[in-house]
Amino acid sequence: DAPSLAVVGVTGAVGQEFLSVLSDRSFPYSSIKMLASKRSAGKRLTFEDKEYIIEELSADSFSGVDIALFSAGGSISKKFGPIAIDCGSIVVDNSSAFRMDEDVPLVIPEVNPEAMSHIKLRSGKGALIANPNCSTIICLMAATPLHQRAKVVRMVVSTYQAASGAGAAAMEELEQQTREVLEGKRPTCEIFKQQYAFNLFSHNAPVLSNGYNEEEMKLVKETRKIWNNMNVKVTATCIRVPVMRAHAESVNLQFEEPLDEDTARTILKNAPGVVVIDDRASNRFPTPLAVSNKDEVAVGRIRQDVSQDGNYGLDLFVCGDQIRKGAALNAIQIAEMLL
Ligand code: 2RA
Repeated sequence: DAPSLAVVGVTGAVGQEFLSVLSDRSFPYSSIKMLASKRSAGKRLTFEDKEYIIEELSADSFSGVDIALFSAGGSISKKFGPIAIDCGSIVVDNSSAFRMDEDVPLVIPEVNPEAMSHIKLRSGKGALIANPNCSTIICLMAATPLHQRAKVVRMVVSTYQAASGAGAAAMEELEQQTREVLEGKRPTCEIFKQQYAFNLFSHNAPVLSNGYNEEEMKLVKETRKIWNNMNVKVTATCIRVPVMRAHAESVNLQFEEPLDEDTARTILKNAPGVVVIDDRASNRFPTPLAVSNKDEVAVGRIRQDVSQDGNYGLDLFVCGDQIRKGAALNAIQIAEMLL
C-alpha cells in the first residue's frame, strides 16, 4: 500500500514545488503531513482538492511516516533528520547537512541510482538520502552521460545562478528591485545587501580560506562523490545572476578518451532527463526561461574544445530549473525509487 509522507518546509519555494511534483507525477501516498515552522503552523493549504492544516515541526512529527521530504535548511535537517530516521522514516534531504557523510547516499536518479539500492522502505530501519546541490544536479545531468563514455579527467564549470536558489524572498526582492530601478528609486537590498537587478555578483555563499565559496566547493566535492572518483579534477566559479528560477552553467570537459561532438550530441539526445537545444544556424541554445517549470535539463553549444588536441575536450552550455530538477523533482524521483 502507498507510503505515508511528510513534507518539512512545506511553505518554502522547494516545499511548494514538492507538492506540485507529487501531484504532477501522481506519487502514491496514504497520508501526507504538512510541516513548517511555528510561524506557519495553523495555516491552511489545499493539496489535491483536500484541505490541510500546516503543523509545527516537532520531535513527534515523524511517527508512522514512511518518507519525509526535507527542505528547510541545514540546521532543521541536522536536528530533525536523525529523529525521523529513528522513527523508521526514509529522509530525502535537500539540504547540504549530510551530503558528504560517508554513509549517506548522494543521488541523482539518472546518474547513480545504485548508490541507494541498499535502502528499502518499511525495513524497520530508517535512513537518509541526500539530494545534491542544484548546480551539481544540473551540471552532472549533462556531464555524466559523456563521462560514462569517455571518462572525464577534468571539469571546469562557470555557473549563472537564479534568485530561486536563495529562496522565495530573493525572487520577490529581484522583482521589487527591478521595478524600483526602473522607477528611478533606490533599490531595496535586504537579501544580498547589494543591487541584484541589472547586475550580477559572485555567489552569496561564504568564501573559504582557499578563495572558493561554499557553492563552488559543493560542485567540486559532490561531483567526486557522485561519480565515485576522487581523482577527477573539478573547478568552478559560481555567480548569482538576475534570473528568477533556472540556473545556467558553462561546462568544459577534458576526457581520457577522445569524444567527438557529433557522438556527444547523440549521447545527450538519448540521455534521460536531458533535451538538446543546439541550433547554430539560428543561434538558438538553452535559456533559463526555456527550462523554467520544466523537468528536463537543456544542453547546447556542444563543441570541440579548441584548446585541446584531438577530440579530448568539449564545451557545453546547460540550463535547468533550480527549484524543480535542481531540488524538488530530483528528491521525488529518489522517493519514487523507494516504491
Ligand atoms: C543556490 N545552490 O543556488 C543554492 C541553493 N541551494 O544558492
